Amino acid sequence: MSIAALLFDVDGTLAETEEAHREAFNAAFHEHGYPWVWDRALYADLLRVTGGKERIRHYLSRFQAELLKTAGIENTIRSLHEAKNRGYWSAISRGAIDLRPGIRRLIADARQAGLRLAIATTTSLPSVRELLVGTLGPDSPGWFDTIVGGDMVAAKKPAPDIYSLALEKLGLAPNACMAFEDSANGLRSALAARIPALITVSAYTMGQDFAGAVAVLSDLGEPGAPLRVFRGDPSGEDFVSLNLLRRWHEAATSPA
Ligand code: XBP
Ligand code: MG
Repeated sequence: MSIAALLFDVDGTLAETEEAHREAFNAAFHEHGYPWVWDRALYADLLRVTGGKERIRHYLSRFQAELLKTAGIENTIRSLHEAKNRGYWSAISRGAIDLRPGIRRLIADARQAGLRLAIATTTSLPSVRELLVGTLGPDSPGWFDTIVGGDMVAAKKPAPDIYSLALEKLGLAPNACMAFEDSANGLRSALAARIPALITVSAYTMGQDFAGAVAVLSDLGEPGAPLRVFRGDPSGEDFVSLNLLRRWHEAATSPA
């Protein structure tokens, strides 16, 4: 089956966002008078839990178990998450976050070729919107036929729900799509929804288990700034073009 749509994860895939999220979590804790600091090593571990509110709750369950039992804690978690989001959005508006190599080019080429685009992310929708507007421009949210965020489903990644909902909204079969992911949780989610997935590893996901991916790359590459290949055969190409994607998709979806 030929490829009809590209489905993009956000954090780590469109852009290296997690450092901005981490710093904003720490600022939110400080603002609320909590002395907690999530350093990089701890955050790498906490990232196994997807979703910002879920991550805070998980941290409390491990390190502040008594606090988690107190009345009103869900409101506190919500308010910490809102403060984190405000800090994250202000990092975007300061221009602190840029798209990863090849993203702008591939999205432009896909639009030109009439492929459909979607977002399938664990992140909350307002943060997706801020990132798209801040990096791809004010019209860019409209380029995506559907934007599915973590708060729209019962179970976040690695459950298939986010990708399954994106497929339902696109009205497409999984083998008409290609997912772009950076994490093992995201890959498991796409594969559980039976969508072939390509991995571009990110700062926090290097070394994770990417079994089942179409290819595992440093990034999508650019002319003059070649990608590095960890797994897969880019047929000598320096960057992921639509032609290369079509070849990989064909190989992933044709019966063995
Ligand atoms: C990334 C996440 C998110 C972000 C924070 O998932 O797990 O939780 O760290 O975003 P993905 P929110 O790569 O699948 O987008 O605070 O909005 O959840
Ligand atoms: Mg990701």
